[in-house]
Amino acid sequence: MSAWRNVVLPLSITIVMFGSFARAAEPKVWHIIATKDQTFVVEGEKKPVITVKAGETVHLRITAEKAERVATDGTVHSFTVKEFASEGWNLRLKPGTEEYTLTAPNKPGEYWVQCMVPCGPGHAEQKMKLVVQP
Ligand SMILES: [Cu+2]
Repeated sequence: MSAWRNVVLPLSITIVMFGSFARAAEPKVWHIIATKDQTFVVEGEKKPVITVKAGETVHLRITAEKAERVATDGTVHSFTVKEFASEGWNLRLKPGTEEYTLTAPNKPGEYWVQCMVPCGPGHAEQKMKLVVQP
């Protein structure tokens, strides 16, 4: 009985402590703005770049501002990484703010995030970078 107590009790305390620690560590959320001027802005960053680790869970909060043109389905911009479009990295953005949870690509490198929805005169230059670290 005492052996049980010596093992199970400390183990339970460890699990409870770890649980509260895990809750306290809020996941990082990247706040990105697809602007009416056809640019991408990453809040808190000087340059429009997000840096993630290969395979990690990525939380995005994207605000899309209405530009000059709107697609027939109401989309005003997209957030697209062509190489990983089939893995969820192709978000069609409606005006307003939405949260998305994606999985970072497994292939380290630097990739362009592009808007694939014709949104106005600056559309072709509406790009930002996704950096995937090993
Ligand atoms: Cu666009």
